[in-house]
Amino acid sequence: MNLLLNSVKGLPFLIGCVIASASYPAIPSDLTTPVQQRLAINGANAISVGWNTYEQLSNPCVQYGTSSDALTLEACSTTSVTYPTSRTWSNAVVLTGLTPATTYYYKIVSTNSSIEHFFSPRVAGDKTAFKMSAVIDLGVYGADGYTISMDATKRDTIPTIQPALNHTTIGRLADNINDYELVVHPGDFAYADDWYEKPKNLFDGVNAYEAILEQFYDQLAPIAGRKAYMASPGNHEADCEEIDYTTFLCPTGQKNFTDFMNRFGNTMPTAFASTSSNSTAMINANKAQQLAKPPFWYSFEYGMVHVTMFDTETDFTDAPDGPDGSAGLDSGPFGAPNQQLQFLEADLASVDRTVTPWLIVGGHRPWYSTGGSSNVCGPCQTAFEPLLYKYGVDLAIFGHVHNSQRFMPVNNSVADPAGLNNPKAPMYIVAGGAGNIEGLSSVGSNLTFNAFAYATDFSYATVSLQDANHLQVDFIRSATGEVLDSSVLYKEHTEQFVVQ
Ligand SMILES: *[C@@H]1O[C@H](CO)[C@@H](O)[C@H](O)[C@H]1NC(C)=O
Ligand SMILES: *[C@@H]1O[C@H](CO)[C@@H](O)[C@H](O)[C@H]1NC(C)=O
Ligand SMILES: *[C@@H]1O[C@H](CO)[C@@H](O)[C@H](O)[C@H]1NC(C)=O
Ligand SMILES: *[C@@H]1O[C@H](CO)[C@@H](O)[C@H](O)[C@H]1NC(C)=O
Ligand SMILES: *[C@@H]1O[C@H](CO)[C@@H](O)[C@H](O)[C@H]1NC(C)=O
Ligand SMILES: CC(=O)N[C@H]1CO[C@H](CO)[C@@H](O)[C@@H]1O
Repeated sequence: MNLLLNSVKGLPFLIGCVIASASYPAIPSDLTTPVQQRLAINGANAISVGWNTYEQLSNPCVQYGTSSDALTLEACSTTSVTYPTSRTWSNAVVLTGLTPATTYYYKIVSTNSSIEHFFSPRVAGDKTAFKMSAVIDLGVYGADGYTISMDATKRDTIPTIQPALNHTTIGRLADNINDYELVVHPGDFAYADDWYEKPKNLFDGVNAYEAILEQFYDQLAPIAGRKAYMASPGNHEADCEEIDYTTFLCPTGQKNFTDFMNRFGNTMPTAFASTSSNSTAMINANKAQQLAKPPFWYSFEYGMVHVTMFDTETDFTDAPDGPDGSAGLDSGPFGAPNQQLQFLEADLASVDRTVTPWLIVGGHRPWYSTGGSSNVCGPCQTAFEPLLYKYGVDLAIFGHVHNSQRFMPVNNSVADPAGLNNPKAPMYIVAGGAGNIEGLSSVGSNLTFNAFAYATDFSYATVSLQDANHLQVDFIRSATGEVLDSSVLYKEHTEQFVVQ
């Protein structure tokens, strides 16, 4: 589909409409005002605080403490980075040595900021039950975002309604903020690269791209400034998707994951040092730490789970967004040849199930999806599936296809005969229905091992780590909070190190 071409055909009509152009948020008069706040788990007992400002900060600082009236600790950095077409600087400070599982209050140091709070990470091995949310393919709401014609909830006020918290998925994440402890978002943020879909942006792509990013990350801040929000790349972070990236219409700042790297490169973790007593595990975890390339591939541990985020866009054979990739997005590579796969193998091999019984991975493009072969990534399957099976990954979370899907545990398109009762193969979900300007994708043709598929309204998934043997996945309808599908995966987890 070439939407630009359609727009160009309507050019005479559009000439009068294009004067408005990019919808930037207002710049606060106090340029130290923090915007676009985002937290991440940055290491064992460490939280990174990321935020943007409309001026460069020489010394970004965060004050924090366990009482809102005694922010006695302070952490600072010199990380305040930008790129040529951006109006803002991405600042990052890491708060280390936190007492686990404790409410902390924090204030980004500014002449115009307020005190916020977060819950510090659980240590690896803490067997307390908790929930995480999986949200993928989440776009901006409002004048540059999804509209009534794409909104299955049939809102009739879009786009005049103010965007704050009125994306149904962001709204639901806000309403349920006390129900989950972190969010994983493997790819496709904002959909700023879809700026050309709005005629007003047609001749101002450079600004429209930046304006949508500013709006989106402002809209996300009530969630990402409260909960660790773990990001990895999708195709919409890569480059100019529907406009040929070689033309002048593709803004420089939009190429090669530039904004994504700027924003998340200093806030995502590498990999944790192992807390296993097994020396092989320690060596593998150390190797994974050296080979990690945040925000593209990295891992973290939280209570009962080891989570590995990987990059389905670049850095493996026939990667779709790579320099010669099928998507034509000419991005990456971001590591040495094979660095990502070497990381993944060392990282998965390091997981001691007596410490973190659960092993979950997150990536953007799935290799199991309803709707036919155009929805799946064959080269991703070839590169990653054997490692996921070998090291006994329990759950694999994907997006890219704009709906919700759950599959029975499967390897090489063969359903595991054990089903949800202690399978050897990973269970797969697609949680790409969070909502964006492109709308939802119909379910289409099924696979035989497909257990649930939903594309009627925006939705996302929650993953509940109940105990060492039970993991519950729920799909939530964003507009209502209704549970659309619920399943429990049972795993014995008797092996300390799974190799199969
Ligand atoms: C202070 O920050 C708020 C948002 O947090 C913003 O609305 C306001 O304009 C800022 N004030 C100044 C003087 O920049
Ligand atoms: C450590 O784990 C490896 C598997 O990663 C295993 O082969 C080895 O026997 C273990 N060593 C000890 C001392 O348990
Ligand atoms: C993208 O950026 C990476 C790292 O910054 C660089 O190594 C790579 O060559 C760039 N790729 C392209 C196509 O510009
Ligand atoms: C798992 O799938 C891979 C292909 O991704 C295949 O090579 C391998 O043989 C399968 N393993 C088993 C045990 O079926
Ligand atoms: C596809 O599978 C899902 C889940 O089993 C089921 O609800 C749906 O009716 C199926 N659709 C078709 C077209 O077979
Ligand atoms: C700013 C704004 O319009 N917020 C609204 C978002 O939607 C919720 C629930 O639909 C309303 O309660 C808010 O007022």
